[in-house]
Parts: sequence; structure tokens; C-alpha cells
Amino acid sequence: MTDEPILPPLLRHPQYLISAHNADQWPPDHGAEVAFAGRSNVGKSSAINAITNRRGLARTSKTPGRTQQIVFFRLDGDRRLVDLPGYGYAKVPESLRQHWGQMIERFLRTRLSLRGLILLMDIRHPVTVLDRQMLQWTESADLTVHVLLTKSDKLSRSKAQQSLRDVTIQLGGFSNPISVQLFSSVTRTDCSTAREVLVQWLTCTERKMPRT
Ligand SMILES: Nc1nc2c(ncn2[C@@H]2O[C@H](COP(=O)(O)OP(=O)(O)O)[C@@H](O)[C@H]2O)c(=O)[nH]1
Ligand SMILES: [Mg+2]
Repeated sequence: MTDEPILPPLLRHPQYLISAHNADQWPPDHGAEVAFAGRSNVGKSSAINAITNRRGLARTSKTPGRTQQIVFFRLDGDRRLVDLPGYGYAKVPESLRQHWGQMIERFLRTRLSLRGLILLMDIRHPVTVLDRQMLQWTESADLTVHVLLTKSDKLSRSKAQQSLRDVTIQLGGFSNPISVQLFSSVTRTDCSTAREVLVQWLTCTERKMPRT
């Protein structure tokens, strides 16, 4: 379903905050954050722009591997969206890939303001090995996940629905809460559902941290 951009007030005034290469550049860990993750070129930046209805907020690119930093956007005083570096881009040197793996894992495990992860998967190639690795990190961090099966405009309605059912079953084995929806930044399919999830998470007062 394509919807009119009726934006919840919380999503109306997003502002670019900082691109962090190292953890000491992360904004103070207060308030509430939701992070976006997924393979390089899956459409994370496009999704952030569609969800906030801001064309140029997050930089999109036809060239994979462009966002190599953790990018923070402020929504209001203490609430933020976070664009994590895309994974799975073959041309990134091994050392940088390891740096990013460690950085993302640390972010997911230790960030107190993190309320949940929006994980994007290309509906035509969902649940890759690296997506599973990501989901295992969220499982051990006891983090809630909402999956956007994006680029759903590339499939027929019935194929997209079939993929939604398949992926929901495939992700059923994880112990942390995982929900799945169809998404398209081009047709804005179910953008309103993604917005509702964001607002609900960002309104939660605290994160339940794993005991280990
Ligand atoms: N057809 C289609 N293309 C998309 C969609 N989302 C992103 N793209 C395209 O995919 C490419 C990568 O998008 P980008 O948002 O930069 O991906 P990121 O690397 O994950 O941030 C760009 O060429 C986008 O125009 C979508 O929902 N449908
Ligand atoms: Mg990007």
C-alpha cells in the first residue's frame, strides 16, 4: 500500500549530527536510538530518507560500500536514528571489514540508548550469511529487530507476499523478538508501518540489556 507522508511529529525535523569512525565520536549515550543495518547497497540510506520524507538526509549511492562510518541523525533533543556501515562489500579491505565488524558488534551490545535494530534485506536475496551473523549479534545482545524486505517494488505482489512468509519462517528460530514487513523506498510501500515501529521504540524509556 502506498501512503501519504503523514509524518509522526517525532520524525518531522531530522538533522544530520555526526559521522563517527571510532567509538569516542559517538554522541553521548543518553535518550533513545534506533539503528539501521544491512548489506551495502541494500537501500538503508534510501529507507531513512523515505521514512523521514527527506530526500537528501542520508546520502544514497549507486556505488556500493560508500557509507563507511556510523552516521547519527538527531530527531529531537535526545532521540536519534543511526545509519550503520553496510556489510558484505567485497572491495573493502579485510582490516577495515574487521574494524567495522567489531564496531557494529560493540555498538549493538553496549549502547544503552539503542532500542532496536531495523535490518534491511533485499527482497530478492534475503537472509544472507552476513544477515544471519548480524541477527546472531542481536540475539546475544537481546535486541529487538524489525526487518524491512526492501526493493519489494522489484517483485510482483504475490512473489513479495511469498517472500514475506518464507523469511518470517526462516527467522522464527531466534530467541529475540523479530518482526518482518515488505518495504520499498520507491513506492513507499508500508512506510507507515515502519514509522509506527520507530515511534513506538523511540518512546520506550529504557533498554533491557543482556545479563552477560
Ligand atoms: N527499486 C528500488 N531501488 C532502491 C530502493 N531502495 C534503494 N534503492 C536503490 O539502491 C541503491 C542503493 O541505495 P542506498 O540507499 O544508497 O543503499 P545503502 O548502501 O544501503 O545506504 C540506490 O541506487 C537506490 O536508488 C527500493 O526500495 N527500490
Ligand atoms: Mg547508505
